[in-house]
Amino acid sequence: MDHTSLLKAKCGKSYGKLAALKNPEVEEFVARFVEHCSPDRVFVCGHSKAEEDYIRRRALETGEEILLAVKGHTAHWGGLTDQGRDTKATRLLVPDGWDLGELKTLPREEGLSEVLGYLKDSMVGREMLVLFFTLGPKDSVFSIPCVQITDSYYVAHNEVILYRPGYGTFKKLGEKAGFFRFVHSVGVLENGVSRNTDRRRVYIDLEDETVYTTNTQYGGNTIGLKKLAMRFAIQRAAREGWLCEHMFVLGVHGPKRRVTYFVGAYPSACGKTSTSMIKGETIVGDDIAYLRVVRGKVRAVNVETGLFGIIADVNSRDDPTIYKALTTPREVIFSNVLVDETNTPYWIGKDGDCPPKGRNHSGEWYPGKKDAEGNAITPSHKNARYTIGIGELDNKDRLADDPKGVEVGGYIYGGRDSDTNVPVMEALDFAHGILTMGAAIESETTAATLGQEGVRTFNPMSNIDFLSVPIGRYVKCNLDFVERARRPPKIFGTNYFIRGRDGKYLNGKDDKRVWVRWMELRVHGDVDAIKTPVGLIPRYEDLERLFKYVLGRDYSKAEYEEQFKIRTLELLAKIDRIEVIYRERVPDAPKALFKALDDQRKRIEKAREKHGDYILPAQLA
Ligand code: SPV
Ligand code: MN
Repeated sequence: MDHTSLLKAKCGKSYGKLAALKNPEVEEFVARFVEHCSPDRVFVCGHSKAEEDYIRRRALETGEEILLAVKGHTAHWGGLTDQGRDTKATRLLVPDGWDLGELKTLPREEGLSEVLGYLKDSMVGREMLVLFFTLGPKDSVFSIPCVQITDSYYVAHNEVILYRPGYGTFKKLGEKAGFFRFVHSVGVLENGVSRNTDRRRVYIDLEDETVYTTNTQYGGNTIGLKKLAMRFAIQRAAREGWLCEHMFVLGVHGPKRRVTYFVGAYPSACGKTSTSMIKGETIVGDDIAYLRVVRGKVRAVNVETGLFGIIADVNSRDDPTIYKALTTPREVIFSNVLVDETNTPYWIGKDGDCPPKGRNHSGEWYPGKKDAEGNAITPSHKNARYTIGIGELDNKDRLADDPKGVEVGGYIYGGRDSDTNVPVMEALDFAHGILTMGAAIESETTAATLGQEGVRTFNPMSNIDFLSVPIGRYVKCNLDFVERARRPPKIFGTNYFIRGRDGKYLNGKDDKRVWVRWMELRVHGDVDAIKTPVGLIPRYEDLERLFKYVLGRDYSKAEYEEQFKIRTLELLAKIDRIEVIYRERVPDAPKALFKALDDQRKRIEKAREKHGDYILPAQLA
């Protein structure tokens, strides 16, 4: 059958939606995968309310989601072994002759033949959904059109919440829509979950800007527009001189109603969403940002329009805004939580007690339940998630959907570091920040990826899992990005995870509310700072005032000294580790990086000779 006849036969009434786009490339793409995956029928979504409601309804009818007690709330479970991004099964497919250094690649032809083999006839008996979105706001220099094909109503439902509808954009652009493509099939299901997770694959074809993913349901592996699209955006950005970053975008409210925007890169599960949701400030986005220099200014947009956030430890005290949103009627998908017999979700760290039994990602759950290896199964998975539109939150920033983006005053780099960096500091200049903070992020691994937790790993700009250009080139792109900017943003490093000698965290959970206000004042030159060998740190008197003003509490000198002492031995050890990594693993590392590390080492050694191993701020003031 020719492609048009095939599409007409399978799409039925919805074929008109495809034809109206007048884009042969889209038709060709859809037809190829209709032929290959053999769905019973195809639903082309024009993203009207009725069409999106059809996806919501089918997610319930097929059992991919269940209704919960609160109106608008639904729950979904993936299998026990399908609860995080599978970094092992995720590969960049590269043509002959491409060298991406240590990034996980596979020869393109080999990868295609393997994954297309798994996708062959994968949708027999099912409906294929064809969805249109844009990454970034519509009608903006930032936006990128995307087509998602999936046989999962749950994946489609997530995307409807998380991304801006793009059908109108495709219609407007016609043949000019240079779009990213995503093909996903859950594969064979058993009790509603992907059965053949040993054949789970997430293959990213860099040449065709097409992702193929199968035998998995977890959002980070299946929601094409989230982490998978980042690979293509990073490639385009490196070519065109802009950036795609694993960053939140936050409006910080300073004196006299001033709003200063920050972008922040933290590895997964290191406080990124909670920083973007900080009390008293306003959120633009929590996970992925595009940055461009427009007329001399660095501007950023949220690529998404919703949150796929970690739910563990969300409670009414620490995260009041999100807690309220998650416990009141509105559209929310809960993934991999415990649901009790009253159809109420429970997650680790929620207010109140854990129900005595319920259903979770392991099936029927009861306290003490163990997996095949004898490990306890927690009531909700540590990486359980909620999906919610930012429009549902009380703290959405007023410029969150502005097609021009927001002007960036500062970058923040954070990690999970128990013994080295102070809670907040400012880089000596832009290059110093990129090279000694962003490019030097190390973090202890978390439940957001499959595998062992708590291992210190190198994660430049928190973006290593999503890179598609060699690391050295990526670092260089970050350095060069501001060449056309009149005033580069200030760069800050934060560390919420520093511990004292007794092993206790030195930061209170709310302290980051003070750190962001201090950074806001620094962007405008409203407070002075103390110069240390590694960056500029706050003065006690400024923090004392901010703690009182923002948190209404006293902040002692002893607390300050414990948090902000300069730990020269740990800092020197970190430089050694980072230098070795770049020498051994990053053949294209920029020379400026080694120079920045070396200069920093010399500054630390000099200070150490004069003041000792641990230096109090007052000794440097
Ligand atoms: C992360 O792990 O960084 C996330 C969730 O934001 S995922 O969709 O899995 O990437
Ligand atoms: Mn993320």
